Amino acid sequence: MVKAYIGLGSNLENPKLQIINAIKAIKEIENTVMSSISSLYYSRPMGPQDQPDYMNAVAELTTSLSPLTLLDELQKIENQAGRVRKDNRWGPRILDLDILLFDNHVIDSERLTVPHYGLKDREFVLLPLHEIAPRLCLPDGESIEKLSQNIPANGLKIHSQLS
Ligand code: ROI
Repeated sequence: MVKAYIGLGSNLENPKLQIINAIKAIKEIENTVMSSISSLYYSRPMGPQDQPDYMNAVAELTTSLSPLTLLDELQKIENQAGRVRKDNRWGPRILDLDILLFDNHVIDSERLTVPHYGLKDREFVLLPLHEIAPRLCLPDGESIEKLSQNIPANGLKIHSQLS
């Protein structure tokens, strides 16, 4: 079993409900346990500002799935939420489930890049991750403690507890 960290984000169609439903669905993934979940956070959009604010959270999973099987399961959940993959990389979305870290693996394949390419410069990832795993280090040795201390909060606020 290894630990994987998943970023959850939504800014369309009742974001809080999207995140709550996604958590329920993630808990049903085979051979996987949700070992921790952060608070739910409000965040300002990164990218174009003419889109609604986001709700974000980070989950810790303990899993025996491979990274790509876990990715398949997460993409099924995104699709069930009604996500349409458009050419809107920085646009609004119903549900985004990103594999942020997968044990200490470094993966650079067509479908999957781990650690997630945006992890180090996204307050809405680093601060919830720090909440649930304050002593975590990245495969390159950098500590979440230090990264989360050095990132501007950019208005990030706790909305509510999820656990
Ligand atoms: N901005 C915030 N605040 N939260 C997200 O989850 C998020 N996801 C994205 C982009 C469009 C980069 N902006 C975001 O994919």
